[in-house]
Parts: sequence; C-alpha cells; structure tokens
Amino acid sequence: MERTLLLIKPDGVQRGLAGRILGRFEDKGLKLAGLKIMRISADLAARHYAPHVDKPFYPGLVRYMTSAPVVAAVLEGPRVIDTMRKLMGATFGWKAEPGTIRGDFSNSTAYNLVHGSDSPESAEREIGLFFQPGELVEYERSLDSWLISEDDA
Ligand code: 3AN
Repeated sequence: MERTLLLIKPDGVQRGLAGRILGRFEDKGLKLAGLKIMRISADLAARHYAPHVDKPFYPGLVRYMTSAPVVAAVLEGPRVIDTMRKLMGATFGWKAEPGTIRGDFSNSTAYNLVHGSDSPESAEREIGLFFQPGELVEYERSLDSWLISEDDA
C-alpha cells in the first residue's frame, strides 16, 4: 500500500490544530503508520528542503520549519500521496479552496500548516529522513474491508 509523509508545521502545532488536521486524514480513511512530535534540526531541514535550496524563500522556510516543534506522520492508503495533497489544498493558504485544510485554516503564504510528499520518490526519501524503519507500524484495521474495495487494493 502507498505511503506518504505528513508534517504538521510549527504554526499548526502552535495553533493547536494538530488533532483536527490528523482527524481530516483519518476521516478520509487514511491509516496512520507512524506518528511523533519533534523539533527539526537545521541539518534535517536542509536535507528535507534540498530540492528548494536555490529558491528565494529557502532561508525563511528553513527558519520557520526549525522555529518550533512539528508533528510528523506516515499515512497509508490507496493513492494516498494524491489524496493527501488534495485534502491539503493549494500551497498558499489565501489561494487554497475552502474545504481543504489550508483553505479552511490559513490565509498566509508561508504559514501553510502542512507538508505532504508530492511523488512516490519524494515520499520514500522523506519518510527515510524522518522515521527509522522500526518506528513504522504494520497492523490490521478491521474497518479496512469497508474503506478499501478490491479495485482500490
Ligand atoms: P507544496 O508544499 O504545496 O508542495 P512546494 O513544493 O511548491 O509546495 O513548496 C515547498 C514549500 O515551500 C511550501 N510548502 C511552502 O511552505 C514553501 N514555499 C513555496 N513558495 C513559497 C513562497 N513564495 N514564499 C514562502 N514559502 C514558500
């Protein structure tokens, strides 16, 4: 089953939105495979955002992401990368559609609450940066037979 990395960014944790944000993904039927609160080091931020190192917003982005704790999670489900990014909404809060997490809770450019991997390659790389293999848990959910049909598996 496909997996992806979710980060609830420092603004999400500081604003007390972590539970509600995780709840959006649980409501959609996505399954938690890993979860923790942590402070991102400068080194981890640099590795995570390496693809953006040349962008003008990079220094501010690293400052923001290392300024306070984040919640990191691995979520699992059919097409989870695409599904999670749809639930997150467009990158900037002021642009994101109502009904999405960013559209409902952010009106900012930089403070956009969440990060989600954007491809299977990024997901594998980012999960490896934030979680040791032993921190990810495989388990059965009895409700999965009502959430995932044969053509989803
Ligand atoms: P997304 O998170 O929607 O995949 P990307 O991959 O385009 O967005 O950008 C990575 C991160 O860089 C975004 N989550 C956002 O926090 C930050 N970012 C992108 N563009 C800007 C900008 N113009 N100003 C500030 N931060 C930005």
